[in-house]
Amino acid sequence: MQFRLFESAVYANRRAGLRKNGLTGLIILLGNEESSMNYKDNWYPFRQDSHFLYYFGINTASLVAVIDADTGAEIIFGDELTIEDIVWTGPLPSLVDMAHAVGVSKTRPYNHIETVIRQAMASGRKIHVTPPYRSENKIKLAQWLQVGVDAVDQFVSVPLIKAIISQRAYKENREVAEMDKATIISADMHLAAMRFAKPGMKEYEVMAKVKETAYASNASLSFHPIVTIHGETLHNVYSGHTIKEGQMILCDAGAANDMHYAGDLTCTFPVGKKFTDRQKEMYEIVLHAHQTSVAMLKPGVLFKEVYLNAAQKIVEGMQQLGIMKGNAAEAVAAGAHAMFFQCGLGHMIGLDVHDMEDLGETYVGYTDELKKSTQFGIKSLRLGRALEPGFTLTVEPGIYMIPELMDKWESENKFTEFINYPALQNYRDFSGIRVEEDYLITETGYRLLGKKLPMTVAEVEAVRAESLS
Ligand SMILES: [Mn+2]
Repeated sequence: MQFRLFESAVYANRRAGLRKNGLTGLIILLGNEESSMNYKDNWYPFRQDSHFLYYFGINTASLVAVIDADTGAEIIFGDELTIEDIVWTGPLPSLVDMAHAVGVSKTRPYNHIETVIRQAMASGRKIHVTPPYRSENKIKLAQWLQVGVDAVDQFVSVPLIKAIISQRAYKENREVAEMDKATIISADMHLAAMRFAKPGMKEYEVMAKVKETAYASNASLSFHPIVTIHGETLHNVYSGHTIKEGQMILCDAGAANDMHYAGDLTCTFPVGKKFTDRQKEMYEIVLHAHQTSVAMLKPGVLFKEVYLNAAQKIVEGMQQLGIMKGNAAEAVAAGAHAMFFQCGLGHMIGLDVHDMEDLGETYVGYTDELKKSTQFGIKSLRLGRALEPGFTLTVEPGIYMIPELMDKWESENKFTEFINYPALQNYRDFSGIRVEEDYLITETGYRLLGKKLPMTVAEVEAVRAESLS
């Protein structure tokens, strides 16, 4: 194989577990196609669908698998390489061999899937699919199901979504071991950035060091990294600024290891050897929010409560600096903390950096009883539900000074009982701070995934002092 697999029984057991969820009919799991960048044969790096990886493991394009929930029959549909393919690819394992390696004994040509689906529909059987997030798969489903592209959604199966989440949310020990590897590489990416950055460099030079560290470890990126002096821009994609003494770099990046498990870490460090006093005050607030939130992690605790703790600690810190006022708990309940903390506190992580987000946040991060809030700030919280052993998630509080948001809320006299707008004006150019780690929920509490990054002010400044001396 040109890719790594778990033992075949792992995949067979997962599929058997999926069938035990009371599903009837056919479960269709689509693999991904090669995806063209600017012309047909110039592809983005191939990324297999995560559910396909979880249940069928095979990391090659143009496959679709069917599980008959009633009989247990499993078929992988795909085409064997022709001699014309092999001229370009070299000899590769046959589909039959790859299927065997994941415990599947039956394969059929790719185009047979259409007949199988149509026959099942004609005899009134249920067809279960997950929400397609790639256009080519949506078009294929429309053709096989004989409906318009917009009508494919009616075949998206909530029972299948819930069944998949009921397995993938609870990481097996072998998965946790892969996540440790991915998170160690991720930590190395951040250490490399912290050791490499020097005043006068461009952001993209630091970004390049982050990427190099991942690729040199036989990993790729679990998402496009953020490496910026404008940490207040939550999804900053521009990296052409010159980094200067007195500024901070926010680096949010993670590796996907060779088994496709993701890490996702964030560090914020000074471009010079030390944080300024003002940066240090604010960093300590974020760190306190982080540490107190991590300490709450254990089975049974709502992650929404952990988020509210982080929000409360940020408000209390802002009150110490004279930027906020009034009752802290009331400020959080009203949503005033979202002036500084506009996003969530964390998310599930696994094969996907936002694990299973294609299935819908309402199913992954919430329950039938616990619905997602629509209030600005907490509405971006992707995970709210009670934690359980085996969950893996990120904790990532931050403070983001967004001048446009300051101006908007001040012009609307919004939350004037909680926010001291004149004091806030001094922080217009402050930028943003975030720290982020990945954790496993255990039977009794939590365990850090991977290895510890320098995170206290003293630890971060020590790395920077060493790097710049
Ligand atoms: Mn994250």
